Amino acid sequence: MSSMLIAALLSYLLGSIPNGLWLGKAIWHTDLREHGSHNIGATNAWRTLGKAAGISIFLLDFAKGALSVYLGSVLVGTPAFMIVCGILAIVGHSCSLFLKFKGGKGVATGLGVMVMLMPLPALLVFLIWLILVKLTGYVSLGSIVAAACVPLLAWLMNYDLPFILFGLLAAVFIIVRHHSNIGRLLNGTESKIQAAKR
Ligand code: NKO
Repeated sequence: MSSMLIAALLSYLLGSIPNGLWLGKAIWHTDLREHGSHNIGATNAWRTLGKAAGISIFLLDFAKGALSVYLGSVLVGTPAFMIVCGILAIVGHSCSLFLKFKGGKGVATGLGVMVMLMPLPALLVFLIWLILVKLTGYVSLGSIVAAACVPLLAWLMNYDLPFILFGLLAAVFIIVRHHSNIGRLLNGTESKIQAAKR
């Protein structure tokens, strides 16, 4: 098999690993899909299972994004293919092989991908996310605005076209994955973030 195919398959497979669901079940005996926002991401883990769950699931979801881009760089080595691996990790997270092609919203995995592809914009979107979540209490709003800033920052910071296109694609994908959050934000029923006491 060509190294491109291996890197692509591994990235999708890595992205597919549903850390939130599996860890939630194994350690906290809880199926995140039956609680809170029903999402398997770090935010719903924080909300449902507490801070330790939220942070560890964030780190694991982040790591699979970063690791996929790293695999792309080691096995193939071109920036374009590193971007392909990153996209496949995000798609794997949201359309998981293990969850009948369902899954999360791609935020933590997307940040892991970004750290490897564009470290400075990654730091900036993380700060934008943090400020918005602190100010409004809505994680989804922070994620949506932060995602929208990715292509803008890539363009402003003179990244090549494939990076700007990656940003556009990732932003649209993440925003679409937040469609139910957008509905709740608009009708005032989105819940503000609070960690479960454990
Ligand atoms: O349960 O629907 P919910 O309220 O949980 O969750 C909404 C939330 C889903 O996402 C997550 C992951 C949270 C990770 C938080 C730290 C990362 C912040 C960085 C944002 C940058 C995103 C842009 C990456 C694009 C490639 O939204």
